[in-house]
Amino acid sequence: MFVLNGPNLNLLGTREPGIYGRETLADVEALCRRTAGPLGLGIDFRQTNHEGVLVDWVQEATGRAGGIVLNAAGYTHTSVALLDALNAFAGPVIEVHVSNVYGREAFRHHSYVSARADGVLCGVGVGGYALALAAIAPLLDAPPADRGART
Ligand code: CA2
Repeated sequence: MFVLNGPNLNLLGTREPGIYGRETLADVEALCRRTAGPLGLGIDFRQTNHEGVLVDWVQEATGRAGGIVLNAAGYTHTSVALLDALNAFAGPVIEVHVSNVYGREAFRHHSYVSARADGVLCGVGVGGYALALAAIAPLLDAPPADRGART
């Protein structure tokens, strides 16, 4: 399982605690590892400030990762290139945002990632990463047509 993080998320916990909380990206990685173990998932947790690197990692996921949990940060709202890369990946994708992007500036209300994501979590803090892992686990063996809402 790839857990990919975009630009400025390396600053989590160091600034803007009112928006992003006090937990660092290292705390998020530890949370993901704690959550992934009981779900039987192996975690490859990464962060980059560079759009092309994020695109490279999404491409690398084919053959290396069953699914992707993705917080593309600012590139969420701008990157057609990232959407193109996600569209070439066959496995499940869950989009995560720490903050409630819909309660913030209008430019954060649109997400290119959402056009491809199987699910989206936002506004529940870093706990959204744990929820994303729980959500993606049952999708790993499901064909795309069977990944819709389940009862
Ligand atoms: O809420 C999220 O997780 C975001 O993906 C965070 C991005 C923002 O551009 C998205 O709209 C929503 C920002 C990355 C974090 O940036 C920080 C900047 C300063 C201090 C801490 C984090």
